[in-house]
Amino acid sequence: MSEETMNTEGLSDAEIVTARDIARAASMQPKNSPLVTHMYTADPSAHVFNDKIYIYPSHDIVTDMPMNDDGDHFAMRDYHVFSLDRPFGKVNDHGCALDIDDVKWAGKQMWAPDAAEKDGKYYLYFPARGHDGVFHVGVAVGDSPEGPFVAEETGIKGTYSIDPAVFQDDNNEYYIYIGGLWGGQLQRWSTGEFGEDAYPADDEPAIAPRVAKLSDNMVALAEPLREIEILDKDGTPILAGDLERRYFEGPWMHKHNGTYYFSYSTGETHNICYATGDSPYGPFTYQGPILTPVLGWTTHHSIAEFKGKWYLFYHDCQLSGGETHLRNIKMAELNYNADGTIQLIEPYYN
Ligand code: FUB
Repeated sequence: MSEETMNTEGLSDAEIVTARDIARAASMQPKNSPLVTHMYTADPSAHVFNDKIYIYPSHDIVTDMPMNDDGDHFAMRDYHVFSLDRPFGKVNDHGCALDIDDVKWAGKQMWAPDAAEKDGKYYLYFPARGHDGVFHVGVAVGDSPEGPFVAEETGIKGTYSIDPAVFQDDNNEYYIYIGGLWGGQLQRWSTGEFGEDAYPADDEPAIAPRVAKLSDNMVALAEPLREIEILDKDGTPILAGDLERRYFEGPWMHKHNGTYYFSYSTGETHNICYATGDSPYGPFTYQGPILTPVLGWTTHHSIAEFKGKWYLFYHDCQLSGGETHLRNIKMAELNYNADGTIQLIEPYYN
């Protein structure tokens, strides 16, 4: 069935993209291979610890949960940690580092995690739906980057939504970035309390991702979450109707030559793009895309420096032949232009 002949009536966006991608998968020529092939992995958050690249991904699983735009088909329940001694080298699976059965507050859907190190302790940050169906972010602590990690009794007070990304600034302050629309529930927190969906009109500023400094002990927020402004080059906010550029989910922060780069997914337009600023809190000025759309509905990334070179970590659905909830992590070299802009990465030939 070609994209043109599909009857899409009554289908969710995820079902439409999945049917399209199953049809396209055989003809796509990926430039990079899956890093892990013995299980499905997604949402790779990469960090360099002890001279190795560590990747903290989601662990995708086959499920009979329905495919819908709330993402119920992303039914993940544990995390594995992976490491590489060198870029594109052998990947080591360090086994299960945290299982949902060992997280008292979590009911289901252990989605995109991240990790940080401070004073020899390692912290795994992860979102999950609580037993009441509301997403929060939790943290689990370990003595090794490989895990295992022991989860705190409750989610981190003051957090909500999904996709935590933790950034360590040069002054040893740590910041957590969060937020995802639709199933990620960010649109339900417009008043600061969990409520009904509240989407702005197309000509209003888009829903903003959130940031807060972490406390010294790394297991609490040091301040309430605040909104991050993403602005156009003329200083006006990116609007909710600007689907090619507005924030959807999957935040990441990195610093290059003193500039803060805030990058993210645009969701239903499937771009990874970035905006730059002078502070970890923003505001950030939109610059452009980093990664063109991949096979699959979701696109999610991280950026890390290893031995003086920069890499993008991302996922697509190559291994599953286009099944949108069964993804595999990949990496690609990332290059800057002399003016600090990032060169666009196109993950397929043609
Ligand atoms: O893996 C589940 C969700 O899909 C993540 O939280 C999103 O960023 C998207 O990749």
